[in-house]
Amino acid sequence: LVASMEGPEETYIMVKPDGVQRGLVGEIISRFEKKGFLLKGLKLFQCPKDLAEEHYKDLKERPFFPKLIEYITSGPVVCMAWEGAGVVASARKLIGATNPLQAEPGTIRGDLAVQTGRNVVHGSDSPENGKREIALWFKEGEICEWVPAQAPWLR
Ligand code: RTP
Repeated sequence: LVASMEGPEETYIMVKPDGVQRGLVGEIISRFEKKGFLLKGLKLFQCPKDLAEEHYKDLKERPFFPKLIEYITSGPVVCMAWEGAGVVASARKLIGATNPLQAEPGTIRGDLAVQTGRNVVHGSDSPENGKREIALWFKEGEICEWVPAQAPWLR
C-alpha cells in the first residue's frame, strides 16, 4: 500500500481488546472528540491474524511479537480515523507513553492502564503511517468526509 500524503492530516486510533473488554470505548472516544478532532471513521471489528501482522510488521523481529498478535486478535477492537492539523502528534500526547506506568496522569494510558502489554489504545506514529493504517483497516466507503456544523469554532 502506498499511502498518499495529499489531503488533511489523519491518524489511526484503535481501542485494543482490553479497552473494549473493560468498557472504556466511550471514555477513549470522548477524549479525542472533546479535544476537537474530527471523527471520520469508526467501527467495532474482530481483527484477523494476517491484518494484525501487517499492522505491526515493523515489530516482527521483536521477542514480544507473537504475544502482541495474540493480544490484538483476542477480541474485538474499535477502529477510528481522526482528522485535524497536528492530530498525529497530539493524539500520541493524549495517549501517553507506551508503558502506562510511565505515562503521565491525564493521558489515556496514564489514567486507565498499568501494563505495556495491555495499554488499551493505539495511535499512528507519523502522518504517513496515519494514512497507511487508515487504508489498511478501513474499506472504501467506511470513511466519511464531512464538515461539522460548529466548524467555525474550531477550524
Ligand atoms: P502503539 O503502536 O500500540 O500505539 O504503541 P507504541 O507506538 O506506543 O509502541 P510500539 O513500540 O510501537 O509497540 C507497539 C505495541 O506493542 C506492545 N509492546 N509490548 N515489551 C513488550 O512487551 C512490548 N513492547 C511493546 C504494546 O502493546 C505496544 O503498544
